[in-house]
Amino acid sequence: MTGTLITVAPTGAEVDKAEVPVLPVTVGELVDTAVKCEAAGASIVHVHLRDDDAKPTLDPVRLRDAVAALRDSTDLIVQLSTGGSVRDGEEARLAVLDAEPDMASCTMGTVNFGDDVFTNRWEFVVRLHERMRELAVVPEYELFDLGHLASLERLLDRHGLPFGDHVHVDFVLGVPGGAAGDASTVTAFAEGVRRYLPEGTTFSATGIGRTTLPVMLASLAHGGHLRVGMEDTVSFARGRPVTGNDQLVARAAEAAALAQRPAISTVEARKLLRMRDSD
Ligand code: KMH
Ligand code: ZN
Repeated sequence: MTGTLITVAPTGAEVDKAEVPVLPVTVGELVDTAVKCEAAGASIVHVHLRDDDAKPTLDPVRLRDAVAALRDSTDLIVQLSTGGSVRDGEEARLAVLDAEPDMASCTMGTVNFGDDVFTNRWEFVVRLHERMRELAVVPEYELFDLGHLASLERLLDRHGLPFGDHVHVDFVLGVPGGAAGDASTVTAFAEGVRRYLPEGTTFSATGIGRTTLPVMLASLAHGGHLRVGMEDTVSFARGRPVTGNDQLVARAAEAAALAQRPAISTVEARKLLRMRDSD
């Protein structure tokens, strides 16, 4: 068993900057939090951008600038979100890949998302998967529900392995409308990975809101990796708002060390995920 890969998702598309002033929304704030998160043990940064009004954007120039700025100041693996916000269209989401990130997310199916619907049609998922392979971008397949495991098995069976031939997935649990964020659900997903996905598939898990801790601990217990960040939770504990993303990364690194699987470096993470520059 390897050490623990920690992904930080610092911003997301849903949290309102007016309600959570420490949410990083400018490229400067993003880089600042990324530097601190790398020092605290993160090796991947999962990026959503905001516009000048702190609203979600997939602006191509801003995306390229953010990728360059993160590479200038950190060694983190830059993973762009192709999920965007529930209001983003397929073409804009696909065009995110033109910013040439190291990795990108690829959600494996449609899911209710609070009062909204996060739409991921089969044909669109196939286009994302194939375009990532063309561009040598490593996917992180996002699974919001157990059925997404079966969709991924079907995708790999019909359309082949991703760039690098390694499969890495992330369980996003506790979204209202998706799979629950508790230990037994993590167990079901981990067993599904072993049963339906290629040998050697790695997984991380994140729990939304108050499900963050049970999901983190259950993932470690199953030999899984971790994702944390203000995209997923803005509360550190009851009555204690998160002070910054690095606070969540530091707690994840502590839990990983306690599990005897300390946080791995960005160099080790690139090897684990078979990234193009892992040598
Ligand atoms: N903002 C959600 C609708 C991803 O980044 O790929 C989608 C999401 C998943 O966050
Ligand atoms: Zn995201």
